[in-house]
Amino acid sequence: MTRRGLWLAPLLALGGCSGMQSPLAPAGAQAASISTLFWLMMAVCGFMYLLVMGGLVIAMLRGRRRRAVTADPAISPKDSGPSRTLLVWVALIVTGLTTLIVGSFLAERTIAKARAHDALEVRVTGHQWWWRIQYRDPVSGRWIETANELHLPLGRTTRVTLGSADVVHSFWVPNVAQKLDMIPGRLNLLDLTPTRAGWYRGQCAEFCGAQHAHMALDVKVESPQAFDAWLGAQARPATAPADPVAARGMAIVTGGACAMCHVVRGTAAIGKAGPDLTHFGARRSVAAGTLTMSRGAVQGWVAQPQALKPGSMMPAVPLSPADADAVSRYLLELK
Ligand code: HEC
Ligand SMILES: [Cu+2]
Repeated sequence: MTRRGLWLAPLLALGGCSGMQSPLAPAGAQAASISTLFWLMMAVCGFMYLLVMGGLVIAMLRGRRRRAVTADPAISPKDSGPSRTLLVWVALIVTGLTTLIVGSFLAERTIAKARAHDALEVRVTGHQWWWRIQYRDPVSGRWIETANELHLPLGRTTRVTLGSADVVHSFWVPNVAQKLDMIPGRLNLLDLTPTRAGWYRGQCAEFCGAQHAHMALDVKVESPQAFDAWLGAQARPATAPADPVAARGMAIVTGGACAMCHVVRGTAAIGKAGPDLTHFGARRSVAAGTLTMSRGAVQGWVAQPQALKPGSMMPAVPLSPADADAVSRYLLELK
């Protein structure tokens, strides 16, 4: 960036404050409290900053004028003791700090009060570098597993239990709620009460290794009816494809190396090291937000995971081009 281009930096930074991954465009009760607190802090600190800078400019101008008048250092301005100005300053600082303390206390209380008793139960486990997601089925009490895409019913509180399978990660969906660490050997609770439907983007917010930046989470807030339909579909096992090429893909995925690491419910694939693929084709992206879902992306990922996400825990499994094609067809049919 050129020197002149640097002036654009604050504008670009502000541009980052809107959209699907922004704490200042709240779409959840918790994020709304936090953004109110942010603006309160901004107002108090901004006001104080302007006052201090204004005082500094006045002092500089006065000093220069005075130096011009009294070149003789022996003649100095009279010391008049603690002035009224000083008292006003002290009062301002105390008021400002008190406002900040009360504001953050209230924000914290509001977030804690949002806790609901009939919360939907969800577990999210951080892995290098993807998210295991499990929903408690309200009917059977069983856990329904999926990965990398979190759906939330609008207007209802979801209580997420956060854990980690390896290193410290941090769960953060800025539009909906505050961030919270995912710590190995420990479970943390986070409530999400979304208030606006739409797609949002979460991101691991604690450096967790080489592919930390490629550990994103698609989040969809939808009406309770749409959510129930989605969860119902997730609970079902995969259906076998009718298409013969996709059927060959199924044989490769569920009978070969893939099955050691991936689950496709309803088939022989029961490995737990990687993301559940039962309804993979219905997801929006591939490999925790790394690629947008498409035939090409899936085929590319299966052929060269190490080129697209170097260091990823998925090794390249050698497949002929025809087999790779069959596999990607099958995976996309897993709706
Ligand atoms: C050694 C274990 C292992 C093997 C073998 C393996 N995978 Fe994976 N797979 C993973 C892991 C771990 C991830 C998550 C990688 C990441 O996003 O960082 C993954 C991710 C994926 C994803 C993306 C899932 C999502 O939610 O976006 C697909 C699709 C996939 N694997 C398909 C396959 C196929 C097909 C095979 C066989 C040709 C295979 N995998 C073999 C471990 C494995
Ligand atoms: Cu992480």
